[in-house]
Amino acid sequence: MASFLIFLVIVLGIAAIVQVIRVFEISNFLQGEDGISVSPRETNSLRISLVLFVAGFFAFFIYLWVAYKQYFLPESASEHGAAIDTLLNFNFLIITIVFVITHILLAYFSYRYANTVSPKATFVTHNNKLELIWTSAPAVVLAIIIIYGLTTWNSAMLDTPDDSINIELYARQFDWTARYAGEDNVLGKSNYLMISATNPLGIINETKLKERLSEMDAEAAELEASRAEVYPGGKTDMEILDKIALKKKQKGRLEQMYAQGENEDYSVADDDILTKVEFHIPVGKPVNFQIRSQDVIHSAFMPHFRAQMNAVPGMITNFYFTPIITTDEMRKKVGDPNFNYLLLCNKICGTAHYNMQMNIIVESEADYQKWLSEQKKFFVAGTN
Ligand SMILES: [Cu+2]
Repeated sequence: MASFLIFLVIVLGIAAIVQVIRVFEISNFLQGEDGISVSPRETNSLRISLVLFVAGFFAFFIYLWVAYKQYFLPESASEHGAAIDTLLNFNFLIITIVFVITHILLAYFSYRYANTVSPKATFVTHNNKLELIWTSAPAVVLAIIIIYGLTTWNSAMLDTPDDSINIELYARQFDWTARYAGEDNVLGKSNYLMISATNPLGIINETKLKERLSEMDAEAAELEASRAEVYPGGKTDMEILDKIALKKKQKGRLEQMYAQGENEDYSVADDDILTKVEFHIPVGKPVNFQIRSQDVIHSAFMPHFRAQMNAVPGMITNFYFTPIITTDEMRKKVGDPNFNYLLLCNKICGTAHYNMQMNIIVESEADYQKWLSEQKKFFVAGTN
């Protein structure tokens, strides 16, 4: 309500100013003045107001910087975080320098070259030296930013260490699931055709695969039965027939995959562990996140660790980092006993996008192992 009133006041204020200007113009017209020529006094007050405006603009910029500092990125808690922060600050510095210089020039030129008596512009058609400067200076600065940025990105992204812990982050509308690879540190394979009510990530293991194949038969049979219900008297329903055909085709593909992978060891999936709500990682050890999505593009964003990677349906993306500050240490640092590191979705992926959040607990290796040993393996959890 308050914001609506403010909005109303602003709109009415603008309308009032427009009306006053019109009255002023009409009265000028009636007095025989054209209202276009500007007196030296008016010029002077205009150029002073412009300088004041730019000064106010700078003051506002500094105010925003101070007032909203708390919403900047939180303290970094990963090994590569400091490098990312330096890169970001370097970019901010360049942007700020250019911003300040251009606005000072804007105010200066407006003030210095304000309309005095009969001004005449200098007619310059070409200036090699000037053109060289304004082309090469930004080019050099941009090249520095790009090369510096690429080097930082490469050193953070390339060469995932072999001893990384493999964890999958699985996104779907609207939640995350973290999957641990278990003792073998190998994540079981997955396929979207395997996705069912009891296997939301579509993980493949021997039993689950056979189960899914017969499930698909049952689903096709169910569709077949619904045909008779919807259209008694043997009429055909193209839509349902299409669904049945698709189901059979999918089953064929799954069977083919099974046949091709006969020598494949599907048992690596047997010890996989799934968690929701929160997941744990040990401090000082590289963690390699393999990121998947079930439906639309999501984005795995872990701001404290300076990590962000898109979750794209149909492919696996990855991001690895080494956490360096445990959750307990960070709680003391920020003076908040309820503080938690977060995994967020950073793509507006639908109506309940805000729901896509998980807590990340960084703890000692021993605590991590203890927590992990308490988690149930997905395929022996009873229901699966
Ligand atoms: Cu999302």
